[in-house]
Amino acid sequence: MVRRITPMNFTSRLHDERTASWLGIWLGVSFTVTFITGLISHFLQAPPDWMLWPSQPVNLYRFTQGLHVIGGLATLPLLLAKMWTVYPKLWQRPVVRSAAHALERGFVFLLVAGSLFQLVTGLFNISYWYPFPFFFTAAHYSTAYIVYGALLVHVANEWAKVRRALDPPTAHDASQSGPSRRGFLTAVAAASGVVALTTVGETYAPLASLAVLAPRRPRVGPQRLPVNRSARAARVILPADYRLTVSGAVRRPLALSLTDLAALSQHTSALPITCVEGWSADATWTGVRLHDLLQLAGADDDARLRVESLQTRGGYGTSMVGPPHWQDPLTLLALRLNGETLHLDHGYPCRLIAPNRPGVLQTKWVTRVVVL
Ligand SMILES: Nc1nc2c(c(=O)[nH]1)N[C@H]1C(S)=C(S)[C@@H](COP(=O)(O)O)O[C@H]1N2
Ligand SMILES: [Mo]
Repeated sequence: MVRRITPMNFTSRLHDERTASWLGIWLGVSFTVTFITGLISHFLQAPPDWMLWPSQPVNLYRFTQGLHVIGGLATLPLLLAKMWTVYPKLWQRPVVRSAAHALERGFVFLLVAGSLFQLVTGLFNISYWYPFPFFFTAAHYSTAYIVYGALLVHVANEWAKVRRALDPPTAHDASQSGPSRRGFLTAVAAASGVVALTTVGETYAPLASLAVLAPRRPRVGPQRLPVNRSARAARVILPADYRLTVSGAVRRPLALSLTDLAALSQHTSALPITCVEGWSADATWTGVRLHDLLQLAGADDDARLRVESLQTRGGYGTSMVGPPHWQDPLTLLALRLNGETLHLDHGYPCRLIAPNRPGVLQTKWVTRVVVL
């Protein structure tokens, strides 16, 4: 005899509406946080003109990006638990009851497939592993809209169930079988907590020793700072007659040797490198204020700058700097890091370091500042 499986075969309360709703509420919160912080991160990689991102507070981007990456990782146990809770619905027959029902299930499919895609590609990205044939940034960004859109539709469809889940349990809930719902939800939350605790140390140094699952540690690297792309990987060619030039829309173009730079007034800033991949690290930088250099060259106050590197291979060789950042007294063309001459892999002879910016915009091996 062939017995048909139906959702009725799954009597455990861990597969019921209440459990699914609670996990759904948590996922709704974590998807909202990762969506918003992801948009911030995406636009900051190449800031459009309308985006007025300040240079203060210094650690704002560090915080939003930490939330995005660590929050995204901690979402994985929630998502797996939610999928397990609702998987009996795969045996629901008929598969679709009406056009509206087909549409509803279509959105659920998009939501599940899209969420898994986001979590898996995000995980690969922070592990610096790109086995997929598409460009991570574009794919992760566009899928975010699909997932969040499908999530909003799903929440609207399931709203009544969520409301019921917030009411005190009924006699019917209590009569169901299986392990306790509270125990299960606590275990899922604990799994999320463990993921967060074992990764957050890549951006929050006091917990660095717990960061066993994190791909980077804040103090591991030359001069106690991690390196994403080394000078060799970027094929940096250092000319014997190195000059830092300030050119473009300036009254007095500059061409400064390292000796000239060292003779200018030196300042020290404590600023983090905050990589989009989720790690960040505090460091102490010493060098010339970008603002001083531009005053020396005679640039307009509303000028935008393009900072260019000596590297000859790969992306991220230039970055744009708007007035809030180049006028901030903390912003330096750094010559020294943590008390030593800048290591070649950290951008020797000179690198940009500015507050509240993604690491990718902290251009290393700077040779040209073009005022636009
Ligand atoms: N010229 C250049 N600058 C660069 C990069 C690069 O590839 N080329 N990588 C950026 C990225 S993604 C980060 S996170 C920081 C890392 O700085 P660090 O290697 O000194 O820690 O440098 C940034 N500056
Ligand atoms: Mo980065």
